[in-house]
Amino acid sequence: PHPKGKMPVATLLPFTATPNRKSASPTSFRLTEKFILLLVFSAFITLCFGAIFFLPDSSKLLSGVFFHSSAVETNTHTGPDSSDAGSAGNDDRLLAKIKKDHEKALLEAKDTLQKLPDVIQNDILADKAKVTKESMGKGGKDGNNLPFIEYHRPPGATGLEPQDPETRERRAKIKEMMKHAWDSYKRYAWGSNELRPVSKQGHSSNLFGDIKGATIVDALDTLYIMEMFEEFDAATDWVEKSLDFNVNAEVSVFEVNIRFVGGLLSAYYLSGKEVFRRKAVELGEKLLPAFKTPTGIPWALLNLKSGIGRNWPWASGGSSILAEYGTLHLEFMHLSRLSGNPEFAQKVMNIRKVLNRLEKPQGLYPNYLNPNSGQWGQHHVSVGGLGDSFYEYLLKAWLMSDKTDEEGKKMYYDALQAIETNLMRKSTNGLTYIAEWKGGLLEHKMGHLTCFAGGMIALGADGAPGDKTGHQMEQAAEIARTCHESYARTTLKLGPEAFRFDGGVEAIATRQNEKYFILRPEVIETYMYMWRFTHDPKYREWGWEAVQALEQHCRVEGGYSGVRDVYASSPNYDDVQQSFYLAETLKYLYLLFSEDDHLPFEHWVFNTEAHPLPVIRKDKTDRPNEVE
Ligand code: DMJ
Repeated sequence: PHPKGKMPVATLLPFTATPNRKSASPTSFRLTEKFILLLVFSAFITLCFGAIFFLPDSSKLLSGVFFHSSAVETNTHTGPDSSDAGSAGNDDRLLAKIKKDHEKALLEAKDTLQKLPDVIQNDILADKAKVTKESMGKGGKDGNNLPFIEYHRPPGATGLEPQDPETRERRAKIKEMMKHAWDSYKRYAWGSNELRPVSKQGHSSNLFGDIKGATIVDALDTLYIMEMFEEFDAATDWVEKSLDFNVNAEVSVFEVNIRFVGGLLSAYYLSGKEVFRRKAVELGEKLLPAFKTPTGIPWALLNLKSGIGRNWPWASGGSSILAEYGTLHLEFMHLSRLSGNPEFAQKVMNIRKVLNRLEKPQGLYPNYLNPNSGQWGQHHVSVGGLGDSFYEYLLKAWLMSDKTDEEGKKMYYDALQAIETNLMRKSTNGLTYIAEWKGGLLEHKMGHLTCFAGGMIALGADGAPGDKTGHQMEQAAEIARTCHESYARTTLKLGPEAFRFDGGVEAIATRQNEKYFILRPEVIETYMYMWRFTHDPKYREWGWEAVQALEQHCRVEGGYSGVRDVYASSPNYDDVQQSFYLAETLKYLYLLFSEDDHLPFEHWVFNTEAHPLPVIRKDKTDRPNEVE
């Protein structure tokens, strides 16, 4: 044991060694010296480590070493003001800044609370619009070069169950019909344009060239509004993976527009799925070469690959057809809004310009117009085939523009006046009908297609000039009654393709080639509009009569088929389940038995294939699909 005072200095200062030692090398230390040295060294290391842990903000230092990415993130969020917050001076400055920001936020909140709710909402909308615009300005386009659009679902995409039990049951029945039509198509004809329900195979009409899947695209929105989401998803998946427009074949510009472009647009607006917007714009772009004519009046037929167009060989002197070139407006206006490309809108506005420059016989629009000369072809006027949806789109262009398209409005009401004067007649027994006009002579025949006019006139009655609203509602109701008669006077209780008011008959087909029924929607469409505007129960009853007839005579094991003669005692099937049966007939039936707030007219207009498109609000021009 050593007394404390005798402890050699060398133990504390080993490297200053005793004077008589020859070598200062540590190897020459004694064991105790080595032990003490080790103790001192480890105490030193412990101290250093302690310092790292207990120094202020040491966690940041460590995180910088061990958790590199989170440290970087922290720095990004705190920003330059806090990055040097280690010193006391910086702490003060930081505190002062936080206080200042806090006071500023309080003042802003106070200001906001003093504003009216409307003003607050407008401010929010303006801010959002600014962000959207900025992102577009920065080239905010998606992978397919489409502008960024914030999606808002318009009201009434789906609807509540009807209150009344009978209506509820009937609506459920129509959904079951849709399921049968869809399942059969899926089972026997998946990917083809249409189904042959008797022979249980696919059917392809040459209207769509080599484009496939017309039934899938036409049915999308019906599946959605009936809440058949599993089926809707399967259809979406097919569109994503298999819908192909790169075909070297001629298509009908009109048919492809109303069924494919219209179907895709509606599916987009209902579901918000980008794939539909992308596909609609892609197809719209492929249709643009059809407008390469001296007048800009498009060709009826177009080869999608070569971009070469032509007209139907049977159309008067190479003319384009009113109902075809006049039924692009609604879809093309939406294409411009969804793509940011004004060309679509310009093309259809030019059609109006050409029409407005032309002299109209008795104020009527002939069905044929030559796209090279810009002159009318044969003077044949019809509110049915070849003319029909041109009139429909004038009215709906005005409604879809939030009633700002005054030109469309005027053209519609002027045309309707000319139709009333020159084409609308009453039969001996009081049935109102719309005849056809051939060079000034009337043909007293009304097509099944013309029956849509009841719904159109009812839809436009409210905006009719003068005090004609009541008058137009009466006209609409009379047309609905006549078209119902055309069904009631057959054996199968389904309407013929055309019916006549001459030779002693009224509302009856007299020619064999006009006796067929191909699952067309127009009569049911008119019932739906009349029900919405009048709530007269007879329209639902008439609709239900049609459901029963469809079930009895058109339903087969493999789907639904058209019939060749509605006056025959039993059906002779045509073996085609038309895609518009799912797009239109079943949709209008379903809506006839739904509440009015399901796809309400103040927010939606239906294209001519019953694809709902939202009203474009005049006060929200930056937000294409926002309607509320
Ligand atoms: C549909 O394709 C459309 O309704 C078009 O406007 C007319 N023809 C069929 C239905 O009959």
